[in-house]
Amino acid sequence: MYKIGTTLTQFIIEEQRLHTQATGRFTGLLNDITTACKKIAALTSKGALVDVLGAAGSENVQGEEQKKMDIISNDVFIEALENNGHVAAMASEEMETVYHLPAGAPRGNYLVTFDPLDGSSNMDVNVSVGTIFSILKAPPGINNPTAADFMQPGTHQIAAGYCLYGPSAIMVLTTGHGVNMFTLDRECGEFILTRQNVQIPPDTGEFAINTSNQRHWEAPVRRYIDECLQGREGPRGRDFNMRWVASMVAEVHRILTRGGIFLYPMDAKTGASGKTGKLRLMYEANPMSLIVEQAGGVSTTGRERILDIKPQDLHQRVPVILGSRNEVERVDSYHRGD
Ligand code: AHM
Ligand code: MG
Repeated sequence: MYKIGTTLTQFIIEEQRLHTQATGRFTGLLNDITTACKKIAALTSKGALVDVLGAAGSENVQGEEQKKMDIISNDVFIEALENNGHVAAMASEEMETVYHLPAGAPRGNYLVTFDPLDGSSNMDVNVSVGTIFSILKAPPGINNPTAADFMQPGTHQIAAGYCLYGPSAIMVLTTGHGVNMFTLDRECGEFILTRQNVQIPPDTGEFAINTSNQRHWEAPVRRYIDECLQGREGPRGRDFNMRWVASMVAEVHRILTRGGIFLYPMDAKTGASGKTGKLRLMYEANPMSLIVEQAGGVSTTGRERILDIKPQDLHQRVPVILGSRNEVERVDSYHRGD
């Protein structure tokens, strides 16, 4: 247990001491990511004052409109990581292909995938957004990793986290030994430990799903939501509450704070070539699944554990159902036809 008030920098150094073979590179990488998140936090909080709202006038590889802050956050993240000798390559939701380090930049042995500003459609309406990241080991002996080197299941993640830019900026981190939260003290410029060993309550009466997609859902998800909506008169015998922020970071943060279930299920609308989910495996689903599982929750597609999926493509999309154990297991059981 750490003292509440420990800085993220101290925390990372202490964690490094637990690993006798540690070279300090992982510590350095986490510090670089922290720096990027502080910069993005500063920009999001200034908003229109520094002209970062609105559309960039471009689309990303998935054909989604890019916001100015999508591109700025992506640049900030790359700039904070590319020259410090901790990473071998990076991949981002906002870039079509693997980002290779500039010639002459020292090579590290980590691969980082990230969504620089998740939920960015919320930027213009001043609602929470966040950065999500995942860290993998680069295969040994590879100098310039390709997309194939990133195709590792989520169980291989060394660490994952997100930074939520809401009323406070909060960094949530797991290195595979529980989940800890650090709140940014803007006066001293440090993330400070404010919650440790976070646990998601196994039961919940709160669900999050975009019901405008209802007609596209598969039967098990329709059944689950329909039963929740029937409240105490229905088969569940209790009333449920609903939330939808349209910012996965904010939804996961709420679930880590008070429990809940989040669904962006397989639907007929999101797959250009057949049904799939909306959210991306490498930048959103895997890091959030590691965090949720490390906090005692469950994360699934309805058919399999997300962390077990062997990725086929950098920008692969998957259905995501995660959160409080007993509710997510119920949705899983409906998919099995129980
Ligand atoms: P983004 O990475 O382009 O911001 O998309 C991901 C976001 C999630 O944060 C959120 O859960 C979802 O998209 C909301 O989708 P919708 O607008 O369909 O409700
Ligand atoms: Mg996203």
